[in-house]
Formats: sequence, structure tokens, C-alpha cells
Amino acid sequence: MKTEAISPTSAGTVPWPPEVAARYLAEGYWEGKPLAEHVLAQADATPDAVAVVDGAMRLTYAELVARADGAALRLRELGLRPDDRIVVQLPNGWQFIVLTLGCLRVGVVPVMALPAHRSHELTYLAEHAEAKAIAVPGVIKDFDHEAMAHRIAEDSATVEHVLVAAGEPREHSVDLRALCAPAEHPAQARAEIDRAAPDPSSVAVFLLSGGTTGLPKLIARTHNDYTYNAKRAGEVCGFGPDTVYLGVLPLSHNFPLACPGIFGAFLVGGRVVVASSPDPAKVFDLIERERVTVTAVVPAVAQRWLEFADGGDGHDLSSLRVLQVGGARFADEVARRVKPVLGCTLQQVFGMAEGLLNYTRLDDPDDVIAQTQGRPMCAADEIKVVDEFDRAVGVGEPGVLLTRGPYTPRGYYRAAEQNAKAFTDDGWYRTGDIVRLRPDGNLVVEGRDKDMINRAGEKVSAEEVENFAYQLPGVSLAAAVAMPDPDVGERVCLYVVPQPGGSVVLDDVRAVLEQAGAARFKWPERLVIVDDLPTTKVGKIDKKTLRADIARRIQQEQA
Ligand code: OOB
Repeated sequence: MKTEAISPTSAGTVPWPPEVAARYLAEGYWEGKPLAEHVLAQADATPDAVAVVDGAMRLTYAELVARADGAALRLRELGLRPDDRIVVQLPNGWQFIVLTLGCLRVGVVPVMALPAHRSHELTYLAEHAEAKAIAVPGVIKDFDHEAMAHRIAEDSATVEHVLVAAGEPREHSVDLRALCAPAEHPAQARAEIDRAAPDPSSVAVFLLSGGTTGLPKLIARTHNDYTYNAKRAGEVCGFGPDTVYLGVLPLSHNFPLACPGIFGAFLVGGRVVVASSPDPAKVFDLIERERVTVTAVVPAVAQRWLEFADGGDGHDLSSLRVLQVGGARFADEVARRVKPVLGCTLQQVFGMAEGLLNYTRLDDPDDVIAQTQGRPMCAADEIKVVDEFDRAVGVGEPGVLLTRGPYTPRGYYRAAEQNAKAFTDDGWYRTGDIVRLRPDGNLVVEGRDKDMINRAGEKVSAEEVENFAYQLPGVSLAAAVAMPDPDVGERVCLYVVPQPGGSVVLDDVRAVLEQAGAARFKWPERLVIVDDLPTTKVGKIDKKTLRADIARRIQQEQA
């Protein structure tokens, strides 16, 4: 046995003030039930309806619940208790869904890592969340996730189990497929698990922040707030029992997980089809075969699909009613092509793991759909757009977006110092996004004042990249900024002032990140060597000028 985790999850979270929580309950935003209970209610109503399609694997609702309960009991047998954490890094597949639901059933909290994460991120997540277990695939594209997980477990004071989703599990690994087998006596299992259902105000999942600080912060989403998140999003997106949702983004990300995503589908008895790749040829096959009605992608993927479909590729996409696009700014001119080319309604989604979700509505005029990122989904969402002194700007003026609401937690998990910056004293979350609020209530995302690079929806903290660069002796000053890119929106560009007599090349920097085991999407893709860096009036590195500089350089090269 390793040492017991020191603090229960709730100890590190920042709850809503009691009077606010009471209001959200009284007004019905929070239903006071654990998330999985809502899914079980659907399973009771339509046990034989298909809930999950993953390749040849088709699970009915009854089978999904039997498997989730099987997983829940086996997690218990492994010694996991309510409030214990599991770092989950799984590719899109039925195992992810069953494990997540199994965790929710017994109050074990999944920490939603991304498939692209490597030992650098996962080690930190396991440590910070004091995880008892880590769930990984076997080998994917020559990368041995299982071996990595065992190395992390060896160095960890808390990780006791490595759960493996595929391949022949090696010694000391737990076979996730066996763990996710149906409970032997489903009715009995269900009754037993029901008796110990988690408190609805406890943490359901840990999401990761896009992050401007070194490593991602953990966002504790409660059963109450996350259920509302998925349910209300489902209403706004027209989800119902005939919904066939295609999960194509990494399912551990908030967008496909609950905005409305797979939970939104399960809450209304809909069906989830799992895709393992965003490759349009494969995805269009799936849409056609499974009669998919809705899916969610980032702008870079939407653009690829549009290019592919433009060639008149012959797929029948007539079942597709809605394409949700979000995670990064979708260019207006590309947005306009969605309906004519794919034949479905575009829904722009401006969301964040921290909570607030904005949607264009399905019946909005075409101009609103193409030119805005929508409006908050909930009547109790509070938003304000402010200047650098937190004073409200006028309607239509750009400013930083602040928000509070029934599914926007009041602070990150165990991050007092960052919370003091990212949240106001009265609980508003500073999104760091620069928006314009139009008179019609819709938001337009104009940019951001947070130090982050958004590479095809994957968020890279500039500070983290700079910290890696500073490990090189030849680096005197480093500044990471976004450079515009037609395919992925933005890429990481690093400006470096070398030490006198020192020299640095791009490969040196990338090697530092590689050796540290940092996710590949963070690796800088261009290095610019300069004699000095521009600074602002208060002496900070002037990133705005640098962003303009790299944009200009790229333009000149293309001219
Ligand atoms: C989603 O969540 P995160 O946590 O990965 O990233 C949030 C940030 C936002 O603060 C904003 O900077 C950016 O991503 N963002 C957008 C955007 N949607 C997100 N920027 C411009 N236009 C948009 N439509 O990215 C996320 C979570 C739930 C649903 C959808 C996206």
C-alpha cells in the first residue's frame, strides 16, 4: 500500500457560496442527483436502445449500465473509494465511456487527461490529484503508454494501479476490458452501488484548464453542475432520443464530453458513435453508415471536412443536421460554407472547461451563425465585458469577458495563488478572452489577453514553453507567441535573445521538450532569433508587438 492521499477532493475545491448554491437548487438548475442517475433513468426507459457504437461493438443502454456497474464494483475491489482519483488517458472508445460512467457511479473522480499528453503532463496530474490509478491505452503509433504509466506509478507516492485498455496487459497491469465487463448480477450490482451513490454536490470529474500558467490547472465539476451543463447544452442543440452523436474530438475534452457531447446524448436516450480519427474519409463513412445527426469539431477539422466535401466526394451526409464548431475562432468566411457544402446547420460554440458555454441557436439568422460565437446558454449565466481596470465597457466595445453562473465553479482545485488572479473577489471568472457583446446579445470573440497559444483547439501556455527554453544555457530571453497558420489557426513561435556568444536552433528547444516528455502540440514550430525583445511601458515583454512581427514576417515570405 502506498501512502493514503492526504486530502479528500472537496478540501481543495472552491464551492459556490451557500446562498448562491441554494438559489441554483431552488431555481432547478441543480437537480440534487448524481450524474449517472440520470443516465440510469434513460436506461430504464429504453433498455434495448443502442447507447454506444464503437466499430463492431454495439452496447444497448442495459449493457452500458451493466458494464459501468461492473467497472464500479471492480474499481472498489481494487481498493478505490469515493473521492479517489484516476488519471484517465484513453483514446476514443467504449472503454473510455464505460470507465467514466463506472467512476461516476461510485464517486471515483476521473482526471480527464488528453491523448496527446505525455509523462510530463501525466506525472504532474497524478501528483497534483493524488491519483490512485492511471488508465492508458497500450501502444499507439509506436508510443508505449503502458510503459510510461508504469514509470509514472513507480515514481508516484499515490498511484497503485495501471489500467490498460488494449493489447496484452503486462505484469502488474489491470486489463481494462476485463474491468469493464458487465457485472455478473446486474440488478444486484445496481442496488448495491445505488446505496452508496455520491453526493450531488461532490466532484464528478476533473477537467483541465486550457492554462496560461506552467501546467494545466484542475477544474472540479460537480455532479449538480455538470449534469446541468450537459442537459441544458442538449436542449440548446436540439438533442433527443433520435440523436446520433458522433464523438470525434478526444472524448475527455469538455466539448465532446458534455457540451452536450456524449453525456448530453445519454441524458436523453440518444446514441453515441465513436470515431477514432477526424480523417474526413473515415468520418464521412461513419456518418453515412450510422446515420449520425450531430457532431462537434474544432475549426481546423471543420475546414478539412469542407475541403474534402467540396470535391463532391459522393458520401451521403443527409442524416447530419448540426455541426458544432468551437474551441477556437472559426473564421466567418469558412463558417458561411458549412450549410451549402455539408448541408447541415452550423452551431458555433464558444466554451471553456471552466464553465460558461455560448451557442448560436439552431434557428438564428445565417448572419448570426456565421459572424458570432453565440450567447450564454443559461438564463442564470452572468457575463460582463470589462476594461483593464475591471470597468464595464460599452455595448459593442471590445473588452475582457468575466463570468459567473450555475456551472462555472468559483476557483481551480488547490490553486490559491492562481485563483487570486483568475477570479475576482466576488467570484467572477476572468476568461482572458477579448469579446464584443453585440446589441442582440451575441458575443464575438476578438482575441485574448491571456498568454496562451490555441493550436487547433489545443491550448498551449506560453509560460510553460518559455520555461523549457530557459533550460538551454544559450538562451538569455525567451517569449512564446502565436503565429497565424492557415491549417491549425495558430502555431507556437518562440522568440529568443541568445546569451552573448551563445547560439540556439529550433531543434535544441524541441529536444528539451521531448526529453521532458511534454506533449508534442506544445513544441515550438518556429524560432526567431533577435537582439532584444520589445517591452511594454511597465517593462513586460510586449507580446502584441511580437505577434504582429511574426505575422508580418510570414506575410512577407509568402509575398
Ligand atoms: C473549449 O474549452 P477549453 O477549456 O479547451 O478552452 C477555452 C478557451 C476559451 O477561453 C477561448 O480562449 C477558446 O478556448 N475558445 C474559443 C472558442 N471556443 C473556445 N475562442 C474563439 N472562438 C470559440 N468558438 O475550447 C471548449 C469547451 C467547451 C465547448 C467548446 C469549446
